[in-house]
Amino acid sequence: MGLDKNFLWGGATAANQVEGGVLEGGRKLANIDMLPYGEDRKKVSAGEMEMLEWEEGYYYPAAEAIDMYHHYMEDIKLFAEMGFKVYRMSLSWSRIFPNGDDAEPNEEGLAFYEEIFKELKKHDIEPLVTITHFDVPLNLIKKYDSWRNRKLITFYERYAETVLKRYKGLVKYWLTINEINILLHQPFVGGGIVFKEGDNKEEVKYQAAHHQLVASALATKIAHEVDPENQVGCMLAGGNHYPFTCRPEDYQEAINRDREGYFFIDVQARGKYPNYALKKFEHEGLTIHMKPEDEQILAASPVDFVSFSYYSSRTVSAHEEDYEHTTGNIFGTIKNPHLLSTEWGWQIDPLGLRNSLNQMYDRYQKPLFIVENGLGAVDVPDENGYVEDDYRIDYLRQHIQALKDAVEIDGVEVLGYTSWGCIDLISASTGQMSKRYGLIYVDRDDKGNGTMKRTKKKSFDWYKKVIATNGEEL
Ligand code: BGP
Repeated sequence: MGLDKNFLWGGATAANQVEGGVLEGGRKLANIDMLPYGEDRKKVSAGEMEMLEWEEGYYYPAAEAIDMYHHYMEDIKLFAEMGFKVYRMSLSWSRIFPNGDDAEPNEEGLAFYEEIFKELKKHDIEPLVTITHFDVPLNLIKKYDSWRNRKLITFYERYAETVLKRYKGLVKYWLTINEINILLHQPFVGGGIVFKEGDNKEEVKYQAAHHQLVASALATKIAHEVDPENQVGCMLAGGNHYPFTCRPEDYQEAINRDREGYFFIDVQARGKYPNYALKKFEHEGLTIHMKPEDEQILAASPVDFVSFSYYSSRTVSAHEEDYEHTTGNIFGTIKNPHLLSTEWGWQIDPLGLRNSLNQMYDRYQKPLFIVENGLGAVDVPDENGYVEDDYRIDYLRQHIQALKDAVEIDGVEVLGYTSWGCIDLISASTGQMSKRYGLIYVDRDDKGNGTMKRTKKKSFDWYKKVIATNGEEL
């Protein structure tokens, strides 16, 4: 009984939400640096408002984020103190290929991450590296229309091959594309897509998705060629859908909505398009251009494991308009009367995590990895900067218990768990600092004021004990 002794405990971040230094070390701007704080962020994220330059009168939180670009030694030390076995992080694409279409990578960018991996190694922390976490170099958007264009496959492939070769022996766990299904919900965030007049939006999104899926399979292939030890995963914005009632059409809606996300993982884990997706294209008259060799590329390189983020479940109905809605991780949901919500309206559902693990394990029969889970909350530090975040501990405790139940009672195979935003960072959906996930507090506010000082929260010591006891003491 108990979790495997090699279970990978740790935390997760993404380059654009922690690094800052967006114009340092030869890096150039990316889509994600263009997301402003405030009201317009949603429209820009959705690809409904073009913002390809920093504009007067806006604040762009990613520009400095929590300045991990200059604080990473200190931050890794804190992760090591917590006993992390794994640290999930992402590379900034435009730090390595500043324009995306450069013939040669930027050595300064490559060296930056090499330093980080070496530092992690010193502390026996295994890196879990997301090749792209919501980023596309801006030049690729301006010049090629981003992932709409098949050329992006080549640029991504070159980037992936460069990092896979360069970090051979330093990195073993890779994720090709973060929350790949977000492309359907926030096309600018997920794929640098800005809509134009006359676009068939569904067609644009699924064409971009096809390019990403082929690119992901090619990266998986290269990873295995470069080093057979490499383990490559896909990554889903998870959380299953409940039917609001037991009306059959509500259940059918739940199945359909689950499939919007499963579509990507079905291709990445099983190596081919599911029939329901091909039928959707047919019925909706979507023309998705595929090359004859694509089928073979997808079939040849399925992923080794399936990873996902989990914050909450969702509730749907065939009669959506009859019910009250709330927010969820990027996409909305009907309010589930049986669940409590966070301050941002995300519904808290630990059993939903166990159910998701079971569903995905049944479907894919591959090891799973929970690479994001956590509570975004307002923290109020005392005069010493200390936060007693019992609410966060409760959330994590319940979710880790659900994970243990899935493993110990249901027999699901889980490789590891990385708590999201193990250090406070910029929120992807809102751009806020005040939506904090961290076990480490960072003195920085929504407008960019603060000293950037790091302070351990109460949850820091709690999580340290969880890791030390391999999840026995929650
Ligand atoms: C996921 C993203 C993360 C992260 C997290 C929390 O969608 O992969 O980048 O931000 O959700 O969401 P938020 O920051 O919007 O609270």
